[in-house]
Amino acid sequence: MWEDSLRAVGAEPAVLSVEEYRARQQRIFSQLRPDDLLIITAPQESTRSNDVQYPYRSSSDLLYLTGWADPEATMIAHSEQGKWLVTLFVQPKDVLMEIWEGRRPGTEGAVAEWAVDCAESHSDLKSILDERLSKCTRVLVKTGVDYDIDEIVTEALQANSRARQRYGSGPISIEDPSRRISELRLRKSEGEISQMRHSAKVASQAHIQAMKNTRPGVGEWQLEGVIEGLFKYARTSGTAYPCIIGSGDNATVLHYTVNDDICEDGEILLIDAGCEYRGYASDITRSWPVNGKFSEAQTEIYQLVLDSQLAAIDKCRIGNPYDAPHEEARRVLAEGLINLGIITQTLEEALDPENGELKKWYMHNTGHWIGLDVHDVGVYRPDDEARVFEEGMVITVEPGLYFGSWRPDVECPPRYSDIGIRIEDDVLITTDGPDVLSSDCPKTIVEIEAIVGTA
Ligand SMILES: [Mn+2]
Repeated sequence: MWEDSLRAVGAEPAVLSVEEYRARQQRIFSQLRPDDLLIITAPQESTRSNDVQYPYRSSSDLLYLTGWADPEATMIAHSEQGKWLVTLFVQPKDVLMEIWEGRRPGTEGAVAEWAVDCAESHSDLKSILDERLSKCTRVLVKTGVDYDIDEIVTEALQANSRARQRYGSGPISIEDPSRRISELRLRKSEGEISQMRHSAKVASQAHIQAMKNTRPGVGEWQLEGVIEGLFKYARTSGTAYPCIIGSGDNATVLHYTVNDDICEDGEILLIDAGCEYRGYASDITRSWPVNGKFSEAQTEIYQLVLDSQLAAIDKCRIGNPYDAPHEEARRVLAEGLINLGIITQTLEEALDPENGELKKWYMHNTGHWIGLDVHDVGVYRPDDEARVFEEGMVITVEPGLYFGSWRPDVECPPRYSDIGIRIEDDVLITTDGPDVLSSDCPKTIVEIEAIVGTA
């Protein structure tokens, strides 16, 4: 039923190779000492209600280093005679469990098809981990993810502080490896970019289908159904975050996710929706008129946000600080709002973080890293210096303006009452300049007016 959308998305990219996962692991190992023990944790399954679980999503670090997505998995790595060995703890083969819950690769499957040297049953985790802990001097583990592991590691640290006095062995210190892994995850490989481009292509088609199905009287939830349906139809794992589908004054609530209102004639509809494909997120926002035609006032605001977004995207270039797009978007928006008479301050005054009027109507940042997490890892200001764009980084660019008439803190200009516009794309930094991964998603006024309501 959505064959045209699938055709526009195109073929699925190749899956990431075992060699790529091996190379990622080696880049971490090369930073470690031979007597370190690395533990990569993943959250335990979580109950939705009674005996129903939430759909499982592993930790992005475990996905990044192994690609293993099933629950009850932990990776550990230690060095033996100069060679780092990866052990993955997994759910073992178990006919009865597999009849009920689905088939498992088991330990044999893990060794055969994943980038691991050895696989063990998750039920043996404690005994094997205890043994490894007694032989290391530093543990690299992110605590607060898997509480069973926190307990095992804490016990080992306590027991060994006693044993060390007698035998001189056992872990002394604990370090969170996240920052080292974040540095790697921040720069995307070609393989990762293919997954992310595919994710953005599916999300673009979902927005197009939502545009086509928008007309006065449609429910926000119905458009949510179209978007989530297409995500599944295109074989992604679904949404990367809850869809934001806000019409009228709901478009002026940044993270509106109730999605239970009727879209009315004359209103703007704002949709912020992205999918997750093989772990990789897309994050796209578009805003369009419910009746398919921008009013004069809506055009003024829409075109201003679009101009600011295009100017901000142009700042996504190697060597620019990560916040250059934000500063550019702010400048264009403030100038535009002064020209429209919405702001009466000077440009410099309007941009002031304390007393500037811009933040009344534009109160969020212009972007965030995106990858395995929709708000992806990566320190923005290492050593308190703005990070500079490098090839392979992916950032969202998403300026917006929000004139909520319901807000008690500001006086909304009546001409722009309840206009909420955000335009968001996912932008890859390349040697040839910005590469918009979500470029299939229409955003000019002419393009949008030609699509809305045509289904
Ligand atoms: Mn975003």
